[in-house]
Amino acid sequence: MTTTQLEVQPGAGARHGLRIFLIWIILALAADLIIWFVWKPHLPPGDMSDAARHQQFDIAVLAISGAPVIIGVLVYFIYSIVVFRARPGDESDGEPIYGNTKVAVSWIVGTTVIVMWLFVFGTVELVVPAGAGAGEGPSPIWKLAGTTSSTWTPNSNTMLEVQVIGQQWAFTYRYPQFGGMESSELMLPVNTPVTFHVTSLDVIHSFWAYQLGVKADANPQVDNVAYTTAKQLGGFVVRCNELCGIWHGAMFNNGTVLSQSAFQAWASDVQAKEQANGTLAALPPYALTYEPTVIPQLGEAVVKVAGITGGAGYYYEPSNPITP
Ligand SMILES: [Cu+2]
Repeated sequence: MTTTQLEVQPGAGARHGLRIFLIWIILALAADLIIWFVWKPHLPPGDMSDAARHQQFDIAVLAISGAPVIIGVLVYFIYSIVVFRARPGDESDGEPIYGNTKVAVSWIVGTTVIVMWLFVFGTVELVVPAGAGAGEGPSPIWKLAGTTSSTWTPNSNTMLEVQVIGQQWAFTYRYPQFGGMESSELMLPVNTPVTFHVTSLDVIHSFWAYQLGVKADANPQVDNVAYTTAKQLGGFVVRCNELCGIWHGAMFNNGTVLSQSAFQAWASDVQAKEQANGTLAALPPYALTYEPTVIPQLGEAVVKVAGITGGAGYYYEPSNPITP
């Protein structure tokens, strides 16, 4: 009796199916446990903010959904090679294939469940607060919880507003709740809801604070809103993520998450300095976007007193530089 004759015995197909299923479920379960408990803490972009944590969760859930599929394909593939392969000397044709309702139904049900699950999960995760980046933008469909106020103090659950200004080739940050002071460093208080207002003075840039899980395009004339709440103290990197000219690759700086009191001390200090040295007076009034043609030509004054500079050294090439 050859192996192929064995296959047509009643019940043999079911036994193979059960065996494949058992091997699959054990491996799939093991893989999912490893993904969740071992891999997830190391998945990008880390867990420095609520947004980053949410993205890490999404990636882990997608990995957990995908692993059983790939393991199913591999198990079936390897099982077939080992069990159903032609034995040496067996020149006979394979068994004729007939429709199998059980296989067809499980295939249709299985693939439908997987696709519908991914559709529902993906859609929900896009729209929920701190979801995977969508739902924000010029007119966000959700708002980060927090009180809005024209001033910011520690331990108040007041939303901190930070304007991110992209220009060739630097990011600067304005803090409207601290007199509209502008800094080339991005400092944030921990456990504080933060609203970024991302805009550009020239071409399209993209504000990408990787560890915070924030990425938002910086378009001229657009106030692009993004939210985050930093959960850990420490440094993070800001990169430009939109090819914006010859020094695009050098357009990055570092940010720091501080304690709330340290942040307040830093921001008040910068505000006082910029008040004293004339920077605040020289800066255009805080606005959600800046019209290049009406920005006062700031020239060297701001550069010299505050070190606020893009690649060209100015907001715009000064036609009539201010001499300090
Ligand atoms: Cu850029």
